Amino acid sequence: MTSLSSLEQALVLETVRVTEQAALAASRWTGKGDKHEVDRAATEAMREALNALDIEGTVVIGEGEMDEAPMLYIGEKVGGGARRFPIDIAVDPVEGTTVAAKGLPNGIAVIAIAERGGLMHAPDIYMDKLVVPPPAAGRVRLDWPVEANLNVLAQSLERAVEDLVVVVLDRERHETLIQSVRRAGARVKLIEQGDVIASLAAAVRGTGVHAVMGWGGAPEGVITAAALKCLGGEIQGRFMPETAEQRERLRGMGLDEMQVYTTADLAPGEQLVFSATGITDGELLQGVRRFGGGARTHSVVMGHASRVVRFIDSVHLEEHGARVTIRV
Ligand code: VTB
Repeated sequence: MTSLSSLEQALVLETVRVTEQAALAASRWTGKGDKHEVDRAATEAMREALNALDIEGTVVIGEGEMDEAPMLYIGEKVGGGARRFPIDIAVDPVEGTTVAAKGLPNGIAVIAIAERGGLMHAPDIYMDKLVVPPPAAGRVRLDWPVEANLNVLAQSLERAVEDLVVVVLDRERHETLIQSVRRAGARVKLIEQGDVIASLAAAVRGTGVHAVMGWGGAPEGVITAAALKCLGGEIQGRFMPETAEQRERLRGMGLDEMQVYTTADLAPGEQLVFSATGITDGELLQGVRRFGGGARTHSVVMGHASRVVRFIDSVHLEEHGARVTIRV
């Protein structure tokens, strides 16, 4: 039996509370067309929930640099109580602010925590990513042609390439990639935002998606790596700096734009915990459902030490004495 880290034992269910509170706050703004309000509400709620935890937390991936973001900025200290657990935290209070504001699928609140140094402090630069489920882990290469990776993925999943679905962010920069996937015989699922939840869906069977490819945020790549390290899937990523300033920033952080970073490079921690709560409905998580006097949330939380993945369905009775009949 894998010994459960004390950090995970103490915090795994508390981590769900953090993403649940962020999702509940965000859900008051879903479908109202204001992505800034969605993000503000979720960020405030996530920060308040983090400050109630018995942690000495440092935000290593957050809402931006200190001069850009009022809360959950990179370097912000969060936590309370006896501050028993010194941890690094990667947060995205709303992954997919636009989709959440529009009421489109797959908006989530997400967080990853680790012991100090357990998450790469990736700068907000694009990362060319390849994400595959456990059967294909260790068998693909980011630098191989798309067709080669799809053939390996198909063999690993014991299905034809024609039965594979690859998730790609719907961006002009992906035109060539999209054509290559289709030419190889696989199908493309275009998404407007959200390659973290897409990566989780690719790593879990039954969601109808099998891989994620293309350029997304490097910070999101680190959060994804924390989840995939728990799930046994794999992410490979290469930084794609677009300006001299970004190249200099990478060099200054000791990061190499030529290197392909692996799951373990992006999330080297052993005491990793990952939690995501649905804000809007998606393939893996239901969104927040509100009813008179309360709301219902759906989350996935996982720990690297315990290798336990929990799907948690929570009913939040928001008014004491609410006359709510809970439905199964
Ligand atoms: C990426 C992706 C994220 O935003 O960062 C994307 O990793 C931004 O891409 O999941 P663009 O600059 O092309 O819009 C998300 O989709 C949502 O944060």
